[in-house]
Amino acid sequence: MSDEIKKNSYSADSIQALEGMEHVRMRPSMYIGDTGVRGLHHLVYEVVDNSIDEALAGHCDTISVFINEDNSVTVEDNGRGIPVDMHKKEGVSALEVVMTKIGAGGKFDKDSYKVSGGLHGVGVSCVNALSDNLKATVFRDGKVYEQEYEKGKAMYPVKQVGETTKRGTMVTFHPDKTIFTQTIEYSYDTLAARMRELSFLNKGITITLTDKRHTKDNGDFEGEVFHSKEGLKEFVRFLDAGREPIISHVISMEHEKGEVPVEVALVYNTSYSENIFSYVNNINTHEGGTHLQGFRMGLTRTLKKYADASGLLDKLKFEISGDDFREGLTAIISVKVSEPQFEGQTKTKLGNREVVSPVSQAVSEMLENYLEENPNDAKIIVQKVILAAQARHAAKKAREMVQRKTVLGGGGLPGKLSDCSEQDPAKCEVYLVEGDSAGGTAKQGRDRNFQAIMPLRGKILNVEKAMHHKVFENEEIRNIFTALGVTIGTEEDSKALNLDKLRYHKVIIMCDADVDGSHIATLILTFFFRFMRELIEGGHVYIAAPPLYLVKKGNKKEYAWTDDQRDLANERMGGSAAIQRYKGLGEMNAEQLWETTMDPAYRTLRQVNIDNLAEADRVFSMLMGDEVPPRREFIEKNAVYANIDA
Ligand code: 0RA
Repeated sequence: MSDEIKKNSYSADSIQALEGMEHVRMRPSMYIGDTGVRGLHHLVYEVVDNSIDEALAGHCDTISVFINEDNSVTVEDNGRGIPVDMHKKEGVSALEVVMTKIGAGGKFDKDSYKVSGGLHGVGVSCVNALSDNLKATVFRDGKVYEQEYEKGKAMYPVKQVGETTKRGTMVTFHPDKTIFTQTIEYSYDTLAARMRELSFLNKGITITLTDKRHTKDNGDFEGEVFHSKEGLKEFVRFLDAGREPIISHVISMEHEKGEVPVEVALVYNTSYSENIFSYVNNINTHEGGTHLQGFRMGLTRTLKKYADASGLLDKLKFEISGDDFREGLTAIISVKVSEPQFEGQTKTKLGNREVVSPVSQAVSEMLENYLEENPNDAKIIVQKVILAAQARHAAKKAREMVQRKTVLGGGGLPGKLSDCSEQDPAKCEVYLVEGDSAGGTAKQGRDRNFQAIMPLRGKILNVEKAMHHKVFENEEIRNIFTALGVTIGTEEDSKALNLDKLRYHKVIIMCDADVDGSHIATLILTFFFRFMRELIEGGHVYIAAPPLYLVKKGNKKEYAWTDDQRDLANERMGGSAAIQRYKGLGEMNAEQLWETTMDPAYRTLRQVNIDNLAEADRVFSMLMGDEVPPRREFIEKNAVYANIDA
C-alpha cells in the first residue's frame, strides 16, 4: 500500500473504498459513460440527483447550481444535510462514507425512497473520484461541517468549521483534467436544458443555475431560475410552443398511489410527427420500453373504442393502425420505478414488465374522462386519426417505392451522386452540398478515393410541415435515402432505421456560411432528426465549416473563420492585406475548397449530437414552424465542435 493511501485511511473498510475509487479512475467510462463532454456534464447530474432525491423525500425545495469561474461546479440544497456522525460499521463519518465509498449513496438511510439518480446510479463518490478537488459542506444541527478530497481521497477527517442557522448540503467539485482530457469547460446551455427538464419532471422544486463565468450588462451573473408549478403539463406546453394545438387543453394525470407512480401529459397539434418522451426516475429513456408500451396500449385502446362507438370510422375502408393515433401527438410519460432494469444498446430502455399495466390503465382512465368531458375535442382527435390513416395509406405506397428503388434497384444510385471508389463504408464520406455549382467545385476538389459528392437542389422539403407521404414522394429526399443506402423498417412498432447498409460513415452537410446556407443546413438536419435520427445518434452527421475570409498579401495567404482570425492574419502580414469575404461556397475554386473545408488534415467538422432529445425536438419545431428563426445561432449551439480528424 502506498504511503499516500495509508495516510488517508481510517479503517480496513475505507481501504476497500479507496480501491473502488481507484477503479473508477482507471475505468471512468464504466461509471459515467465516457470522459468527453457528455461524461463531464454527467458529473453535475449525479450530484444534482442526490439533492433531487432529498427533495422527493420531502425534505428540500431549492437546489442551486453554480458554474464557477474555474469550471468547478457547486450544487447546494436546503435539505437535511448529509449526516456527519460516526458511521458505526465504517468507523468514519457518514459523510465520508457517502463521498468515498462506491455505491454507498444514501443507502444507510433505509427509509429513503431513492427514485432519481443517474443513469449509472453511481452516486456522488464517483464524482469525487473523478475530481481533482471536491469540498463537501454540511449545514446541520446549527453547525457547519466540512471535508475536502483530492481525486477521491479525504484530505482530513470531517471537521466543524462554524455555526449556522441554515440546513443543507453543498458540494463543490472540480473535474480532473487528467481524466477529462478533451475539455473541462461546462456548457451553460447543456446544463440549463437538463435543469429545466428536471424542474418539469419534479414540480414544485426550484432549481437555479448561475454561470459565474459570465456577467450580464447590469453586472449580474448569467443565470436562470427553473420552477414548474404544473409539471408535465407545462413541459408539454413548453415543447409545443412552436406548434399549434388542435384541442383546448393539455390532457394530463398523475397516479401517485400505486406501486409505480405514473405521470402523463399529452396534446394533439397540427403537425404530422409523433413526439413522445419517456422518463424513468428522471432519466430520458430514448429507447422506450415497458412504460412506453403501456402508454401506447392505453392510448390506442381508449381512442379506438371511442372512435368505433362514434361511428366516424364507418366510411373508412381499411384498418386504423396504432401509428395513426399518434400523429401530431406530443406526450410525456414519467414513471418512478424503485428497481429499474435498463436494457437496449444505450441502456435507455425500461425492461420491468410490471410497469406496463399500471401505465396503460392510468392512460386509459385519463383519456376516457377527457373524451367524455370534452366531446368536441374528442371529435377533433378522431378526425385527425382518420386523416392520419388515409395519409399513411398513401405514404406506404410512396415509401415502398423508395424501398424498392433502394434495395432492389441494382445500379440505382441517384444520377447526381458522384460516388467514391473506396468500398469500406467506415472509410467513406459523402458531402451533401448546397447547389449544383458548389457541387461541381466540390467534385473537382475532393479526394475521389473516399469522398462522394451529392449536390442538393436549393431548399429541400421542410419535413416539419409536410405529410409523410409527401416526404417519401419527394425526389430530393428519395435521393438521399438511396445515396446513403438506408431503409426504414415497415413493421408497426419497429420503424427503426436500418443502418446496416449505410454507405458512408460520415455524412457531411456543406452549405454557404450565410443565412440561406444555415437555413438549408437546418432543413437537412430537420429531415435527419425526424426520419433518420439513428444516423445522428450514431455520430454520423457532421457540418462542414467553410471559411469566411481569405486574407492575402503578396504570396502569403491565410483563411479565417472568424473576424478575430481575420484581423490576426492581417496583422501577421503587417497590415493592409487584401481581404476577400466569401459570400458562398461558389466563390471558392476547387483547390481552395479542398484546402479549407474538405481536406481531413485541415478542415474542421462539427459533429451533430443530440444530448437532450426533448430540447432538440422543441428547437426543430420552433425553427421550422412559422416564426422567423435564428437559425445560424441554432446551428452554432447544437453542433459541438469536434476535431475528429486530429
Ligand atoms: C441520507 C440521510 C440523510 C440525508 C441524506 C441522505 C442526504 C443526502 C444528500 C445528498 C445531497 N443532499 C443531501 N441531503 C440529504 C439524513 C437522515 C436524517 O437526518 O435523519
